[in-house]
Amino acid sequence: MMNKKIIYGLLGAVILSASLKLGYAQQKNFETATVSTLPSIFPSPVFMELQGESFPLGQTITLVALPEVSEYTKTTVVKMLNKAGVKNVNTTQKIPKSIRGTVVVLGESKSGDGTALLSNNQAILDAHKEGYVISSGKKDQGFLISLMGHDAHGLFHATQSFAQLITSAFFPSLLIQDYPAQPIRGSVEGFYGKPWTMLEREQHLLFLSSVKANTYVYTPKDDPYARDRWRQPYPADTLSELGRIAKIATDNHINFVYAISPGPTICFSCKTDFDLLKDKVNALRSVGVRSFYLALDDIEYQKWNCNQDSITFGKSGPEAAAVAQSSLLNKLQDYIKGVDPEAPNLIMVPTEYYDAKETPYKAALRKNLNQDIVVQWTGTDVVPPSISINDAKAATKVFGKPTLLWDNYPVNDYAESKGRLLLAPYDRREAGLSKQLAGILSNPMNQEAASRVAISGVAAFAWNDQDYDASRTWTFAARQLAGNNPKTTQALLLFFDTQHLAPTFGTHPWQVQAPALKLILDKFRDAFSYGNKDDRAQAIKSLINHAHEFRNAPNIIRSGTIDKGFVREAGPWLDAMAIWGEALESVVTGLQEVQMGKSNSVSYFDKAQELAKKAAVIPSTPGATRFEGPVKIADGVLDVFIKDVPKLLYIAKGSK
Ligand code: 14T
Repeated sequence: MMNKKIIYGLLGAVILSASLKLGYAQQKNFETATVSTLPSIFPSPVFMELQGESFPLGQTITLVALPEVSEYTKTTVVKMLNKAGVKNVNTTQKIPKSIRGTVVVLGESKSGDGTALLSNNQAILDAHKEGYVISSGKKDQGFLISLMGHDAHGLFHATQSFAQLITSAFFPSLLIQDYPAQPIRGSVEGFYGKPWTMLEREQHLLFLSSVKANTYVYTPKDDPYARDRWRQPYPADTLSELGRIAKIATDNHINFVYAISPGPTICFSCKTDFDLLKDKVNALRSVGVRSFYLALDDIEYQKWNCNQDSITFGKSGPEAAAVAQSSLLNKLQDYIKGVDPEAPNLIMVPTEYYDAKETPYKAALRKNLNQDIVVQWTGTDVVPPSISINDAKAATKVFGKPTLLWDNYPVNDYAESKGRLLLAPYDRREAGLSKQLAGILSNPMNQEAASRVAISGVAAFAWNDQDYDASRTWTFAARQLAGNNPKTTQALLLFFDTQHLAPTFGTHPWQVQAPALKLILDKFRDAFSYGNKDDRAQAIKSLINHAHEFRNAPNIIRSGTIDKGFVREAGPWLDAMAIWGEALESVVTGLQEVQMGKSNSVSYFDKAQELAKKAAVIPSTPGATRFEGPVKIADGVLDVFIKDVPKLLYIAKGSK
């Protein structure tokens, strides 16, 4: 067994002989040549170890794509290399007899024969589904980097790690053995309100593959052809667009799952309705969709939609509903497997999805549902404050098999999330959950790009829950949105902090608001209240600096190399943040004036209150979310501080 520890180490200085051609390195970053650090790979790999000196990638690379490797994967790697600055990529199917220069080999151990490639170190081929090995180092007269997937998915995941390894001109000699903890990882576009556009879906799928997720479920509540008017066929152009999206998903090793929600109107025992369901399935199959889902959430289950059901299933009620639903689901599963034996199993979300309490409905579902059908569940509530191993164990018991978690984070379609983006990192899910779950899908916000902050965490947790780190996820997500620009990354993190609050359906949020800003303001109050004159002057100075940074963050975000979708989605919040920043600046400047014995502090305080008033009424983008309202920025922290300043002043006057 491989030790699960990740060894982050510093290697000694790499001595580069004068004769080594360093043209490429000199153009990029020379410092990386003197000290070799293990690059950070996200999600955290199961095992990663440096095994020798780094070596220059060089201007020219031989790319060996063994016969089993898909054209798309090969092209992906060529593009990655070009982006990293490699000028010439010579592709071939055969490994050269002797390695010269840098040779990158792509293969799949399940279908090909890649054993020889790993012989340069202790690597063992990975036998897990979607697993992979990357090994690199000196070989013959050159350098060999091998990316060996267990299967085609594993190889594709390896290429995503590879992209993160070639951001420097020097490639480390290393060994990575990696595989996912959970078999299903990704997102479920399952919110109310404005569905994502096809372009947003396209971008989302590429994002998902970059964090090694493998599943995307299409189930926006507001697509009429999927729910309210499910019996009607899609217009031809929408259908072909869905097919295009499904193809992008497949190319990028994401399972595109189409969900239909007939619950509001279906007659479970009517042949005509089942035929219409088959029509919908077949229409989607005709454009390349192979994976299906039946959603039965948020529907009336106390009453039947037709008389036929009371004849077939008896008196209506939760238990009879579970029997009727199971019979429909089982028929659909059989139909899908009949037309496509290799198709993934049907997935479903039951009507009682929001807890793991034993009920007549759940007992009937457990008893009647085909064991192969995957069941979703949201935790101890629709939006739970946390999810523990014991919660998941209870779900396994009550649903009769490990469940696929439908995690209602960062979705913002409910009243409590009005005026908010949910940008805290994914958290409060217990390490070890992977042993109890079939996987995790995140229900995102109406804002696609902003949702990536949370979903990066969902994917990383589902890949490796033992090594999951919320704050590392935050930095990764900021850096990815910022296109690796450090200044933009910092500005984004300041912004994320103002949207850290994650509400529940009740009054208690499960993630607190603006913890970083709160710490700064608390420390300031402390220094101001208990410090001497110098301490106060110092505290004021550093808070003015911070206010300045805060006020400027939106400008930096807007002018940087940032994801354009994110800037558009965050528009009103960025506007508000700049004004709140100005208000903070003004209020602290007022304090400074008092401190220096000047008399015009009042005008600064007044200006601050005016700015705060203006910032508090900036509306969210019309039509963007189901519940609309003024955007909130670090609410309960920043607004309170700005209001509180007169009290601070009183303390300041009364002290020495
Ligand atoms: F299917 C489920 F797992 C689920 O979560 N369904 C909906 C979902 O579409 C929605 O995005 C999410 C968050 O609002 O919650 C579910 O919808 C509800 C559930 C309620 F209990 C909407 C309002 C409710 F009161």
